[in-house]
Amino acid sequence: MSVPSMTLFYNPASPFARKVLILLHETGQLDRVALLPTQVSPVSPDAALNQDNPAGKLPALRLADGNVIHDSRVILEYLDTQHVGNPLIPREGSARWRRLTLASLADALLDAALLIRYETALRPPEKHWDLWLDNQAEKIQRSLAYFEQNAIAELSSHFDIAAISVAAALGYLDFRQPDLDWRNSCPHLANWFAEVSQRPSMQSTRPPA
Ligand SMILES: N[C@@H](CCC(=O)N[C@@H](CS)C(=O)NCC(=O)O)C(=O)O
Repeated sequence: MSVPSMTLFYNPASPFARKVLILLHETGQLDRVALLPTQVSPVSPDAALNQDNPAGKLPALRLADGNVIHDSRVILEYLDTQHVGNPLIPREGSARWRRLTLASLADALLDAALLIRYETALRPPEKHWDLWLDNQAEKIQRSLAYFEQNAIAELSSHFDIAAISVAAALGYLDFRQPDLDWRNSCPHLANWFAEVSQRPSMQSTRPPA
């Protein structure tokens, strides 16, 4: 076991940080990173995190030389160059752009879910904006339908950047929107998620109950 040379600002409830943890597991790099639990929201920033990431968002990764990289996509790309196994982000060709696009759609789903979370958990109820919430929910539904109809075979083919991002997004929906019942309209996605959820990298990074 080596001494960690990098520090990850993270929170066990953060789906974006979870993507990084999953990739660390999958690529055998967990012991290279010290985890720094950090609690933030748009209305309760963390001073240390703000210094390292002016956007004040998790995750951020401090490297051995003191440089800090963010956001999760940049961190994943960096960490994927730091191991000797098969890359989890294709380095070139059409596969690269396709897998990154699937990952980006999963991140967009997550952005919408997080905005719903902030609106409903942080804003006073009398200030909730239903039209805005409804449109975030529709982004989630359209993204789920896209994965269900167009991406199951691709997601099943490799547990890579695309699959990690979709798995983290579905895990967050189950965590924060347990009544959504997305499995009913997306049975293939549900089967795929049940299968990948058995992976040690998924089991050991599950959001808190
Ligand atoms: N695009 C960013 C999104 C990160 C993000 O939204 N993180 C949330 C926690 S899950 C956060 O730090 N929110 C605090 C804030 O928005 O001020 C990424 O991929 O890392």
